[in-house]
Amino acid sequence: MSAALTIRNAIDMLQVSDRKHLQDLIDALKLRESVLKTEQIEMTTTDRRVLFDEICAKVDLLITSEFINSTKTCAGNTQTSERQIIQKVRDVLDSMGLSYKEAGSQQSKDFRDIGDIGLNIEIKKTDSETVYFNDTCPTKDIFYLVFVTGKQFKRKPSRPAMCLYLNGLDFTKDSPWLAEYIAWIEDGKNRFARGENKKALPGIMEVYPRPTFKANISGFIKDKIAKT
Ligand SMILES: [Ca+2]
Repeated sequence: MSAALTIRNAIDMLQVSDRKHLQDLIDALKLRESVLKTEQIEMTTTDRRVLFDEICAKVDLLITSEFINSTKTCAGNTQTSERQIIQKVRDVLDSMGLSYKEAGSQQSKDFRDIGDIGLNIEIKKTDSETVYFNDTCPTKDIFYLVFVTGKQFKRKPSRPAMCLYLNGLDFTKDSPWLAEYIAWIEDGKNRFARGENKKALPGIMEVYPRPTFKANISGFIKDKIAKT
């Protein structure tokens, strides 16, 4: 018997006096369902954070400063050095016996659904203090491993190689204007780059606005140096 039919029969069996309370009962059930859902979301958020922390501890243990520095980009081999790092992180996940899905190199999450709990990790690498997110604005659903190569400076203390462990919100939380910027870019796409408006534009030229999200991580680097 289908669930709907079972419920139908159960309602039919209720006394007429009970039926007056049916709406209350349904409201109570709905409330219970939404409470359970919220609890579920909070639980998975905590689980993901705990697993991410475990992965970070392993990365700290298994990925050395020498290795991070060896990925310093020369002659624009950005892709190659990031691939080397991704391979190292893959080794770490494998050593922990974790399941995961991998995305194509142009997608925003290098490792998805880690440990079957929807943990997503994106690998970033920089030789400077800027991290590029390109088209993807960081969100709380993406955790970041940011590998920063070391650098000597003439006039300030040198920067050691390090890996920063961050959630998407760590990047965006102090920039509430991002929502307005995203809406503005979307409006630009609608006006010039897609749909009926695009079709109506004369000439052979085409355009596509790119948001090019990036972050200055010097504060995170400073914090990490202070903690070690
Ligand atoms: Ca990446």
